Amino acid sequence: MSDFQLVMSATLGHPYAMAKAPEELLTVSAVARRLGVAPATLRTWDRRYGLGPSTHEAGEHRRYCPADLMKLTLMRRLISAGVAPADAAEKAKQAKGEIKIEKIVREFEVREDVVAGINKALQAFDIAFVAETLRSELDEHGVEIAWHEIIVPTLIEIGEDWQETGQGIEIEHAFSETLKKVFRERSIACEAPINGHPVVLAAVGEEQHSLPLHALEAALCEIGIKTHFLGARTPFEAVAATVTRLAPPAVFLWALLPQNAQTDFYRELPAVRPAPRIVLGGPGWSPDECSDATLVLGLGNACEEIKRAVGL
Ligand code: B12
Repeated sequence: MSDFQLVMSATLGHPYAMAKAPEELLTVSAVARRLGVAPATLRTWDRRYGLGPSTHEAGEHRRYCPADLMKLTLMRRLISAGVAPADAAEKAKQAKGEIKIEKIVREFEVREDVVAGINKALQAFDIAFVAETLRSELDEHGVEIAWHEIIVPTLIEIGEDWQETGQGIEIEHAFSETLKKVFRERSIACEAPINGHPVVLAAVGEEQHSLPLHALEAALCEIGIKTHFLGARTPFEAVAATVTRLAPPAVFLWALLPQNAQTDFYRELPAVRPAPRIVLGGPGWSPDECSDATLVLGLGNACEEIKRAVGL
């Protein structure tokens, strides 16, 4: 099914009736794929900052128009550039003007053909094809672009299929394991890093979602920053002991699910000198509760904060 729903917003009684130009309206998941953020993040932006679809027909699913998409694109860019989400939302809401969807798509392109190819290969259990596609995309475009344009849209699609049908968990596992393998191949290649003490990366509590952590490790490796990877389901004691042993310049803590995002994970860490920069990532963390730490909203933003912590 196409992402676009072409709506003739006009009286269509007579075949020759004057009709307004068709307006392109997008579903939440189509917008999420285009912007490279999770659908849950879009709903949060709507709830928390009032950045939602401006039109809502009774009895119909909410759909975003080009002006909404323009505001959301601006929001994502400002956040990636390091602007606090609340400030970014204010700026985005004030933005005026019409931007064609095609223009936005060109600037931040979700590679639908590659995503569809990966999905087909996954359905056929052709893991070698998936791995090779990922390798060549990472070689050609680097981690951040491949993550936004191909990997996140694929993960969102896999997650939605599972949510709708309750099926396909084997696909989710196969893709996750392939991704981990391919990212790990790149992280191992981090020779001559610029930082003496590695940056610590952990998914906290019972958090099994660790792919963003793997992406971060590979992206940091690309810019010569070495990491110490603690991985999924890291208990507090393990983070604390690692911080004491390594005195890292930064500690990145990932939580996708709110129940795993306990503030003790960073507030109760042992004191080391110099104090590491605490960087939190993932929709689990609440910006209100975690105002004493640096909360990032994306891969690029996380890399920027960590670069600053290692003095780059
Ligand atoms: C792969 C996957 C799994 C794998 C994880 C494998 C692994 N090693 O990571 C497995 C099979 C283990 C799994 C398990 C579960 N999963 Co799961 N899973 C997913 C899936 C498909 C992708 C997850 C992911 O990596 N997302 C990364 C991106 C795509 O999303 P995101 O985290 O929101 O990231 C954006 C922002 O957070 C932001 N960001 C902010 N800061 C930072 C920092 C960095 C560095 C980066 C990179 C990004 C970033 O940028 C991202 C976009 O770039 C999602 C679908 C989805 N839409 O995410 C479901 C999903 C996250 N899972 C879900 C659920 C419910 C579960 C289970 C509870 C299922 C179950 N009943 O057992 C368990 C939870 C286990 C646990 N305790 O953690 C739900 C969560 C719903 C919710 N919010 O409550 C989802 C959304 C599926 C769905 N549509 O319902 N899962």
